[in-house]
Amino acid sequence: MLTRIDHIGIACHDLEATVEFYKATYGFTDAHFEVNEEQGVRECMLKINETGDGAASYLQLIEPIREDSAVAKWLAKNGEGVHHIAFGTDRAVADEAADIAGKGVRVLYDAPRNGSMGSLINFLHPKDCHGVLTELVQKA
Ligand code: CMX
Ligand code: CO
Repeated sequence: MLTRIDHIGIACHDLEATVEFYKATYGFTDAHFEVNEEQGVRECMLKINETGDGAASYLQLIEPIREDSAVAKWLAKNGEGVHHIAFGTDRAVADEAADIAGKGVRVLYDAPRNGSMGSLINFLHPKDCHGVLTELVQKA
């Protein structure tokens, strides 16, 4: 079952400047930085609130580290902005993805990959989700 909005992914050109905007403007301070080589991004998870399932909701600010990454391609076409949404699941993300695939939605990866903070992730194709790139997250 999907139990929370895990994060909203926001693509940016300058990670530090964008984090500073969210800190200065809204007062979000709980920031976790990491690099995900496989996804081709540097990122910051800014915690917004805890959720009823014992997890939390975040903004995921992402800056591409490679020109051939999905986020670099998206930024070149669209400029900065909301790139994807991510739902948290309370079970194995592979099982969640398999059930959704059974409803005719394309799942992007054959097996889960590594996401932020030790999570396991997969993505649903935006063209099968009314234009929204949708991520599934199983927290660590
Ligand atoms: N949201 C909505 N639509 C999107 C989109 C997005 N983020 N990215 C692409 N699209 C749309 C495009 O607008 C395009 O539509 P049209 O054909 O109508 O113009 C179509 O999808 C194909 O787009 P594209 O630019 O040709 O890009 P690709 O098909 O090469 O890649 C996708 C699209 C979704 C397969 C790719 O971005 C992907 O694999 N994403 C998953 C990985 C990812 O995004 N990682 C970064 C985040 C990491 C994290 O969250 O941890
Ligand atoms: Co994400």
